[in-house]
Amino acid sequence: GSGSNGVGVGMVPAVSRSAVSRGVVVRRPGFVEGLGEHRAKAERMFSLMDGFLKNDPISLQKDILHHVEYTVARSRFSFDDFEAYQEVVIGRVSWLRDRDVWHIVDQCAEALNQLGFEFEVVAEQEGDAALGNGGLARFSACQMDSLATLDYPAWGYGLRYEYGLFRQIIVDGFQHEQPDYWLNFGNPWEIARIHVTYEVKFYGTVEEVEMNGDKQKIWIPGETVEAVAYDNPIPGYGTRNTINLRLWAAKPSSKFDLEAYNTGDYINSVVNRQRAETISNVLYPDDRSHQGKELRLKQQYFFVSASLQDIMRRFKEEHTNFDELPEKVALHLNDTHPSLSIAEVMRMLVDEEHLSWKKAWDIVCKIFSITTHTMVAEGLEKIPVDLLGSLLPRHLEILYEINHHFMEELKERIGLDYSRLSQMSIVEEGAVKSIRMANLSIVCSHTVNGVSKLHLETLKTKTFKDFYGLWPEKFQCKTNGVTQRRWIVVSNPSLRDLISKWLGTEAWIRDADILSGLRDHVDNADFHLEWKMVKKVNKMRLAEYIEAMSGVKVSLDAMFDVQVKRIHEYKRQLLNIFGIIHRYNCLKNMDKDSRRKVVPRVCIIGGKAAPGYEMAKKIIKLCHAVAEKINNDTDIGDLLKLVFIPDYNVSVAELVIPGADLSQHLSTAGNEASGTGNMKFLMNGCLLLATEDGSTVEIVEEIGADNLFLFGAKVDEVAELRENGVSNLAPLQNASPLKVPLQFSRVLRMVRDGYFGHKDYFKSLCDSVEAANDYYLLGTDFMSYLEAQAAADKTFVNQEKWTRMSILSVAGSWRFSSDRTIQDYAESTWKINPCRCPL
Ligand code: 8GP
Repeated sequence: GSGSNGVGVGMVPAVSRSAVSRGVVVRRPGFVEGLGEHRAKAERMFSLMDGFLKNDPISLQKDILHHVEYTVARSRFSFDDFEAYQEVVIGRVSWLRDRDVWHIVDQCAEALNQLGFEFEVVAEQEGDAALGNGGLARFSACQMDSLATLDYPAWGYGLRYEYGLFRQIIVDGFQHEQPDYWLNFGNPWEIARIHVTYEVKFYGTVEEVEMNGDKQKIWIPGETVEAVAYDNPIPGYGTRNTINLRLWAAKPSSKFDLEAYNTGDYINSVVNRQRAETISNVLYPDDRSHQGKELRLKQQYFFVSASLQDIMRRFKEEHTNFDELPEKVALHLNDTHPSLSIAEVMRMLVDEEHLSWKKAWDIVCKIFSITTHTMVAEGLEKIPVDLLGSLLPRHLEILYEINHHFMEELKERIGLDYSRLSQMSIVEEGAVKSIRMANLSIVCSHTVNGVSKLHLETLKTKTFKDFYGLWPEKFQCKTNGVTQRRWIVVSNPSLRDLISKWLGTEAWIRDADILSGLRDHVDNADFHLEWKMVKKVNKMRLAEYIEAMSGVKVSLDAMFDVQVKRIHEYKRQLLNIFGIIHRYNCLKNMDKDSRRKVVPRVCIIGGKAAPGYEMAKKIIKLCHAVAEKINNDTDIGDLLKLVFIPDYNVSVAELVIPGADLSQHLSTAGNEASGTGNMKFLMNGCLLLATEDGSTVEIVEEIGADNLFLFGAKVDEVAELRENGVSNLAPLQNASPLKVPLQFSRVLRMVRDGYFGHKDYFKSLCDSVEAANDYYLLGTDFMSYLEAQAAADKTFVNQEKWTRMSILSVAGSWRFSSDRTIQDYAESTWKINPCRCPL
C-alpha cells in the first residue's frame, strides 16, 4: 500500500517509515565497555563478513537465488514482485550484515533489474507498519532513526499489534473503518526471537509473608501470559550502528496447567488459553481520549512488564549491584502510557530484589524521565482504582505508598494547603477514584520535557503549575523534529539530488545544519529554475495519484494546498472547508475578467477520524459534500477543486508532502503541543499557512514571519476571546466586527440550510460553532484566515518571491531535524554519549 514512493523505499526498514508507539528506552554506555571477549568475537565476525558477504550486484543476486531455492523453495514456481521484495529484505536484514544498509540501495536496484524485476515496483510491495495513531507515534519513529544515526546505544520498546491503525475507506463520503491485518503475508524485516520470552502476570492477590524475620508483601498472580520478542532493526545512516525496536507479542503461557485440563473440558481450556493472544492484537484507534478500559490497561502492563524484565536481565548479566543501575540504564517514558513502569520497577527492586523502599525509590528517581505530548489537562491519563486494584493489586499498593511518601514530603514543603495537596496528589478522589499517571510520572522523573517552547510554557504555567513551583529544574524544552532521511532523502529524491548538487555535499543527510547553506543561493536564477522543476515533478506524481484515487483531474498550474493530519475539532479542518466554501462563493460572484486573475487551487484534505468521534466524522462527510458540489460545477472548472485523500498514512504522506505548494496548520493557538507535519512540509519547500501555535512559533523564529502566512488569535488572546466572544474582536483581528460574522455566517448558513445536502446530519456541526460558543474560535479567526489565504494567492503569482520563500523554508528546516532533538535529549536528559561501532 505504499503508492509510487520512488527509489529507496524498500531498503529502509519498515519501522522507520512507520509510526511506532510507546516508550523509548535508552541504555547508558556499555555496548562496548566490559565486553572484551564479545568485542573480539564481533570484530572477527565483522572482518570475515567483509570478505564473505559482499554487496555488489552479483553477490546480491546469488543471495536472492539462494533464498528462492533454499528458504522458500520457489524456484520452480512463479516468483512475483512481492516475494522478490521479501527475499531482498530477508537476505539483507540481518543486522550484523547491514554495515551501512542505506548505501546498498543502488546495488540492490541493479541486482533486481538484472534478474528482470523493476526495483521501484519491488520497493512498493512494502506496506506501512501502522503501529500508532498520529504525530506522537510517528515522532517516535523519527527519534529511532536519529538515535541509530547518531550512534546512541538505545532500544525502543513497543507492542507488536496484529492489527495496526484501521484502514479508512470512504463510502458515499462517510468514513468506514477496516481492520489493518498488516502481518497477513509476514513481515520480512522482523526477527522472531522465540527464545526471548517473559511471563507477564495479572490479577490475583497480595499476601504478607515472613522473610528473614521481616514482613514481606508478595503478589500471587492469577493469570500468566507469555511475551515473545520480535526485533526490528533500525539501521543508522552512514554508520554501522543498528539499533533495535523490540516489539512484544502475547502468547498463551507455555506452562502446563494440570488443573485446567483435568476438568475434562479440553476444548474450552485450549480456547481460554488462546485468549491471551488478544492482549497485543489491536491498537486503540483513539489518539486522545483515555477510557479506563481493562484491555488497554492490560496492554500497558504487558508492554511495561516484558520490557523491564528484558532490561533487568541484561543489567543483571553484567552487574550485581543495583546502585549501578542509574549509571547503566536510562528509561524514557514517551507520554504517560508506560508510566506503570515506575510501580513495576519499585515492585521488582523491593519485592524481588529485597532492596529497602528508600533505596529502591532513590534508584527509581534517577532512571526515569518523561515527555508529555498534550496541551490540555483533560487529556491526561487516569486509571480507575477499582480497575487497577483488580488487575494489578500489588501495584496499586505500591502506588498508594509512593503517594503517601510524596504527600508527607509535600506537607513539609508547602504546609497543610489541602487544595494544593489534593490537586497534586497521585490519587484523585471523586466519583471515580483514580490514579493520575501524569502526577506519578512527574513525581518520579528527574526530567519532564515539553515538545515545543510554547508547550513547555503551558506545562509550567498551567497544566503542571504546582509541580513547576516545587521542582522548576525538572522542566525542560525539547522541541520536536523529524528525520530528513525519511522526509527528504527517501520521499523526495529529486529534491535530495538538487540540494546535494547545490551544497556540493551529501553531508546534510547526517548533519542537517548544513541545509542552512542553501541561503547562499537564494537569489540564483539557475537554482530557482531547477527548484521549480523539482516541485513540478512531485506535483505530477501527486496529480496522478489524485486522479487514480478520486477520478478528479487537476491542473499542475494550480496551487496545491494541503491539510493532512488526524481530524480533530482543534485542528480546525472545518475552518479550511468554510474557507473553501467562501472561495467558491467569491468565484461564483465574479465576472469573467476577474476570474482570469484568480489563482487556481487544488485543495487537498486527508486524515482519519477516531471511530467514535462523531464530530470528526461529520467533518469528513462535509468535505465530501462540498467537493461534490464544487468539482461538478462546470462554471468553476479548474479554478477550484477539492479532494479528500482517503486512508492518510505514512506512505501517502511521502507522496503528498513533496507535491504540496502550501500546507495548512490551523489549530486554535494553545492546542497543538508541537506539530511535526509543519516541519515535514517545511523540509519539502512547501510554504506554511498557520496559526502561531506549537512549534510553528519556533519556525517563525528561524525563517522570519515574512516567509510564511500567519493568521489568527495568539495563545495569550484565546482565553479572553472565549470569554468575550466575537463582537470584541475588532481591535485584535484588525477587521470590521460586522464583516467577521457576515462572511462567516453566510458560509455557515449554506451548510445549515442544506446547500450541500444532509441538512440534519450537519446540524450539530453548525451548532458546535454557533450554539456552543465557538470554542475553537472559527468565527473569530475567519477574517484573519481569509487575509492569509489572500496573501498566499498574491505571492503565488510572483513565482520568484514564492521560490525564494520556499528555498528559505528548506534552509531553515535544519533546526527541525530530529537529530537536533535527540542530541539534546542525549546530552541534557539521558546524559549518554555516542558509541560508535568499529568501521
Ligand atoms: C501529539 C501532539 O498533538 C502533537 O502536537 C505533537 O507533535 C506530537 O504529539 C509529538 O510530540 N500528541 C498526541 O498525539 C497525544 O497527546 N496523544 C495522546 C495520547 C497522549
